[in-house]
Amino acid sequence: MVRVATVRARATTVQSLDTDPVDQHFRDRVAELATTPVPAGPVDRLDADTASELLELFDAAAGSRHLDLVARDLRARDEAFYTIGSAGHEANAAVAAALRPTDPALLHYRSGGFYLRRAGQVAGHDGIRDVLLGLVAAAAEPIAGGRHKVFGHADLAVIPQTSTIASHLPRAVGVALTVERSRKLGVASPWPSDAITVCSFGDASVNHSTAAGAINTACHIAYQGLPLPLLLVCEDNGLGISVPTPAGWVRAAYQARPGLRYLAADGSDVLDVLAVAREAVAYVRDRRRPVFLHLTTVRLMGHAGSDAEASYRSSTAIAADLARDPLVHAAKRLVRAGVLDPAGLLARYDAVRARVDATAAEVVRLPKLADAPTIMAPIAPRRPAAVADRAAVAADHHRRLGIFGGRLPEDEGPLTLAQSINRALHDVLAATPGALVFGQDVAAKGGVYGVTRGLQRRFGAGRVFDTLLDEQAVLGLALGAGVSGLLPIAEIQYLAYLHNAEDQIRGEAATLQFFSQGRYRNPMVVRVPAYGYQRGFGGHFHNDSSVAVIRDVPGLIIASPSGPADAPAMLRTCVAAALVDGSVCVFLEPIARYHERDLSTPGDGACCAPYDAPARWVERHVPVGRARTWGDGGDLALVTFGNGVPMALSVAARLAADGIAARVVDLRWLAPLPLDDLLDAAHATGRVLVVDETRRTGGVAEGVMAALLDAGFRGPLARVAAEDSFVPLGAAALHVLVAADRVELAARELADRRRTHGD
Ligand SMILES: Cc1ncc(C[n+]2csc(CCOP(=O)(O)OP(=O)(O)O)c2C)c(N)n1
Ligand SMILES: [Mg+2]
Repeated sequence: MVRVATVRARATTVQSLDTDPVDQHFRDRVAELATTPVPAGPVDRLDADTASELLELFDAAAGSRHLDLVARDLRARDEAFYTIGSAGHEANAAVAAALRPTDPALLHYRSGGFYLRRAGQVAGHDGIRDVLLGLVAAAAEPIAGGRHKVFGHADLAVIPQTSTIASHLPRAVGVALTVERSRKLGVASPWPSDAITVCSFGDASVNHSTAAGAINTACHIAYQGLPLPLLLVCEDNGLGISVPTPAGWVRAAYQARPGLRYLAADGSDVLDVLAVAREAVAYVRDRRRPVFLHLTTVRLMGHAGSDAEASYRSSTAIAADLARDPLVHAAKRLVRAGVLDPAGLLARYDAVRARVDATAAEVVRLPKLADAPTIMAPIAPRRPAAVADRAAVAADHHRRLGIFGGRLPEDEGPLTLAQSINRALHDVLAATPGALVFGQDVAAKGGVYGVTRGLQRRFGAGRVFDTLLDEQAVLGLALGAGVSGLLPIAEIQYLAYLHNAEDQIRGEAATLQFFSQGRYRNPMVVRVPAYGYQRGFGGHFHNDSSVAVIRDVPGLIIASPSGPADAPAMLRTCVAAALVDGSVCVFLEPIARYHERDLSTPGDGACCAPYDAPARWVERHVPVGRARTWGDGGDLALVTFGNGVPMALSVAARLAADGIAARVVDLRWLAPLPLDDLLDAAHATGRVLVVDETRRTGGVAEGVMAALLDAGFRGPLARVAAEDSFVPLGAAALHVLVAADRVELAARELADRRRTHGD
C-alpha cells in the first residue's frame, strides 16, 4: 500500500506516522468544501429526522473507516490479525438503519458500517470496541472470544459467519423460513414474529454455487407463495479479489428471478441506500416475500492489507473508486445541508478516530486465549446426565395412542431397523413440539426406504415436508431452524450426496458454537441412509461408505446403529443431545439392514427387535460414546459397527464351534469413539480385530486402532477393511467390500497367534 508521509499527532498511544491515501483523500475533499463551497440547492435540504439519521450514518461509516485504518497499523505492529476492511462499503450502515436490531443478520465481511449502526441502535453497546476486540483476538471479544474476527453479537441478532464466502446463504434462507414456521407452529423463537432476515454478500460470491443454490431456494419458496421474509443484499464492488465482475452481471442475473423482487441503490450515496433499503425492508416485512437489494459499491484500500491492488488494477480504476467514496459523499451532504461546516465535520471525523485509537490502545493489552481447554470448551459441551433425562421424555399415553393410530409400537412385536426408526421418529415428533422432519421425498412417499412413512399424515406439512432437490438447501434449512430454536431432523437421501453439501455441516454447523462461545447453536440430527451391501444394486453412489470427511470434524456426533435393538434409543439420544447441548449429530443408517429380519437361518428373526415402551427408556438409554458388546468371549474382540455387526456375529458363531471365544463390540458411535468400552474389550481378550466396512484409507479402523495404541494397548491388533476402491455394480461389489470369509480368516489368524506365541 502506498503511504503518504504526513505527520499527524494524536493524543493516544496507538498512532501512525503515515496517513493513508484514502484518509488523506477524505480530508482533502472536506477541506475543498471550505475553500470552494457549493451553494446549497433545494435538493440538498434535509428534514430534521433525515439530518439526524445522516449524522448517525456518518458516525458509523467514519468509525468503520477508522477501524480499517487502525487495523492496518495494528497489523504492522503484529498486534492485530485481520485487515479485510469495509472501506467503500460503509453505506451498508443505512441497511442497518432501515432494519430493526432484532432482525437476524448474517453479514458479509465488509459490514463495519452495518455493525456500528446496529450497535448504535441498542443502548449500552460499543460497536467500535467489539470490532477492535476481534481484530486483536482478545478473549473478551463478545462473540468468538478471540477465536476469529467476525461480525457477531447475540444481543444485536448478528449471527457470526465463517470466512467461506456464500456458505451463510443457505442458513439465511432457513432462518427466514423458520421465523414464519415458528409462528405457525406456536413454538418459541429468538426472533420476533414479524422479524425479517438480512443476509449480505459480495458480487463475486453471488456466483458461488452455494449462493446460487440458496437464492434459487428462496425463489422456489416464494414462487409457491410461501412466506419468506428475507432481504438479500449484494454489495457489488465489481471485484472478487483481483477478478472483475462483468459490468452489469449482477443486475442481469437477478433483476428478474421468479418470486424475488430486485431493487438497486447507489452504494456511494448513503441516503440513496437508506431510501431504497427502507423500501426493501417495508416490502419484505409487510409482504413476507424476499428482496434482492443490489448496492453498487466501491472497494477502497484493496482486498485486504496484504493485497497489492496496483499489481492488477490500473491507477485510473483505483482513482475512480476513490472518487466514489461514500464517506466523502456523506460529508458533502452534511455540509451542503448545513448540518455541519467543514471544520466541524473534520472535527467529528477526528473525534471518531480518537475514540478508535483510545479503545485500540486499551484492547491490545487485554488477555488472549492461552490454553487448549479454554479454546476448545465451546466446541461440543456435553451434559450427559441432562441428555439422559431428556432422552427419556415421551408424549403422554393418550397422545401416543393417537399418534400411533391405536396400536403402540411396543405392542407390535419385533420390528425391523426401518420400522424401529420410523416409530422412534413418531415418538420424537410427538414429544418435541419444535421438531421438524424434512428432506427429499420424506413426506408423501415416506422416504426411499419408507423410514419416514406416515409422519406427514400424523404431524402435518408444517412439521414434515419435502424440500427441493439440493442438499445444501436441506442442510441450510436445518441450520436456520436450529439457530432459531427448532429441532431439525433432516434427511440426506444417500451418504454419497452428503458430500455435495458437507461444508454446511463441517464449516457452518459444527463451527457455530466455537465461533460464538455457545451464544448461538444449531442443534440438528441429520439422518443419512448409508453404507454398502445393497445386494448388487446401485453401484458406488448408493453404496458409499466414506465417513472420513465427517469423522474429523471437531465436536460432531456420529451415530451408527446396526439394528433395531439400538436405533430408537440412539435416535432419542441424538435428539436429546441436540436439545440439551446444541449438538450436531449425523445419524448413519445402514440401508442394507433396514428390512433385514433374519440373521443366520430363515425365520430366526434375529435382526428384528421389540420396541421399548417409554417406561423402559431410562434403563435402555444409550449414552453418546458407549458401545454395545455382544457375548463375553475371552479370546478375541471383533470390533465393528453397521453391517459389520451381523457379519461379526456370524463369524463369532463359527469360531465358537471351533472353541474360539470371540466377543463382538458394536461401536455404535463413530464419533466420539467409545474408548472405555473398546479398552475394556481389548484388555479382556488381549487381541482385537477391527471389521471396518468403510475404506482402508481414512476408514473407521484407523481411528479405532490409533485410539487403542494411544491408550497403551499393545496386544495383537489387526483389521479387515474395504478396499480403497469405489463400489462397482452387481455382485462385483463384494470383491471390494468386507466379506465374512475374510473376517473369519483374519480372526483365526489372530487367535492362532495367541496359541502359537502364548501371549
Ligand atoms: C469458498 C471460498 N472460496 C474462496 C475464498 C477466498 N476469497 C475470500 S474473499 C474472495 C472474493 C470475494 O469477492 P466478493 O464476493 O466480490 O466480495 P468482496 O471481497 O469484493 O467484497 C475470495 C475468492 C473464500 N473465502 N471462500
Ligand atoms: Mg466484490
